Amino acid sequence: MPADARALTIVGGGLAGALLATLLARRGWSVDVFERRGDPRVHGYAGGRSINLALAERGLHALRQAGADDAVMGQAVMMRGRFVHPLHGAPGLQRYGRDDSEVIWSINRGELNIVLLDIAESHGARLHFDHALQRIDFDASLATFLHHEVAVARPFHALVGADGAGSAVRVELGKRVPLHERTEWLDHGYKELEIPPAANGDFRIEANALHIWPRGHYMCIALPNDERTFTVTLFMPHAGAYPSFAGVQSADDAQALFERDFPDALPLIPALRHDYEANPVGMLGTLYLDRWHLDGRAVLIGDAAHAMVPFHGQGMNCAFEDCVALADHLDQHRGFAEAFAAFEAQRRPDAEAIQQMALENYIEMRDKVDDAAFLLQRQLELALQERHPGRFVPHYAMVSFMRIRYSVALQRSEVQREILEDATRGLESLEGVDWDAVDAAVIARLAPL
Ligand code: FAD
Ligand code: 8RB
Repeated sequence: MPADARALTIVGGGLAGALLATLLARRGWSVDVFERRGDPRVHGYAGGRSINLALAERGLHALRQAGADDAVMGQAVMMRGRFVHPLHGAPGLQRYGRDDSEVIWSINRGELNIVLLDIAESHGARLHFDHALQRIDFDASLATFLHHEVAVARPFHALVGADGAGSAVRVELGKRVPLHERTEWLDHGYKELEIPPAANGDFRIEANALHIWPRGHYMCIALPNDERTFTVTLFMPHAGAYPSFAGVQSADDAQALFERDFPDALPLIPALRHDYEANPVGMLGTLYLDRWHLDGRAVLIGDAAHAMVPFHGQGMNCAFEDCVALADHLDQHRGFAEAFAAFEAQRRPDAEAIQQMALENYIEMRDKVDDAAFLLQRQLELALQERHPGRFVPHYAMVSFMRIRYSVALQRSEVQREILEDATRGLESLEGVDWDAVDAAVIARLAPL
């Protein structure tokens, strides 16, 4: 992009907006960020509750590009694997990777956002808080924001909609060009609960893990926070057969559900009755659009373009990957129209792939992680990784520890799943595996990465 064109207006100073602002400001762009909420560094982060996110290699790589990794990783808690709590039987850790270089990290959303806003500002990005986008006049190149109940119009050259799943930029774009927007709502929702520190101030359960209580059609998970609490999320159907949010409404209902299905978690959540009644049931869905941009005028990134269900812990990671891709395209192309089109062409297949993998991982987490056939396939996955390095890479590793395109990870995972299922059918251990046949299938069906 020629130097005099390097000016951009970003709507939304959340995770993607703040990161993109940093990436561009560092490369000499003139960047304005308009954020609906107040400055979290002054007012505290909206919501107040401690909400954490899983950061994996894709997100971490983007933070490195922005020079934000050190500040963020200072407070991160390592998660080495899934700590599975079956209803009957012994709980235990299933590692995500081969060693501590293959882990994911739990980070606090509020602190992360503050770090990113600080860095963006230090590189010269102008942050405008308490500015909620209302309207975009593409003909006049004016964006109107509500600022302390007063409408203010700001001129722009090109806009980035980084304003999250309920994007106002998307609404305005949709008035100019058909986006074919559709959201597929999951018939399951979620509710957040908290495990406080133990009396001696320590974590109450294994700190360096992502805890899962799989229960077939529903589950709880818990991620550690650096203040030694855990945020617990209960995922279950909105309605239908017990248990569902419709059937479990009161504090007494919640207590009874946990006594029956999560007896080992119950004593960890002293405010269960209060949390359950105070916290809302969240909705989960996948947002699909047929296009993300309007010529050289505006483009959507992150949740505004492709919100997904949470079960692969990749929403932020994918949004961060978008930022790096968009910043690169903006640098490489001569105009905004070319850059936005190239960005969309590159990223839409990948967003759709991780959206699908996120839906699939719900079944794995809630139903498979304590299943013998699944665990045997997982063992074989690790063995094949050893036998065919760089060729057979476990599904979880391709998504969380590598940066290969999500669409490639999806294709290869589908082939690998067939190989694993074929090779373990009817077996109870790896002893009966026909290694010659499996090796031949791997070599025939998977090109080296
Ligand atoms: P957001 O971070 O939502 O930012 C949007 C910003 O735009 C906000 O600051 C908002 O105030 C602002 N805004 C909205 N409307 C306007 C307007 N009209 N004008 C101006 N500003 C506006 N992802 C992971 O990778 N790993 C996880 O473990 C994980 N856990 C999650 C846990 C929870 C409880 C939730 C809800 C999500 C989780 N995600 C996780 C998903 C992740 O949070 C999102 O994918 C990510 O935040 C998307 O970034 P974004 O910048 O697109 O949107
Ligand atoms: N949004 C996560 C994983 C994969 C874990 C595994 C799963 C909560 C809302 Cl459900 C979930 C994962 O396969 O073993 N990594 O990171 C984060 C997850 O949920 C987050 C905390 C979440 N996201 C609305 C609630």
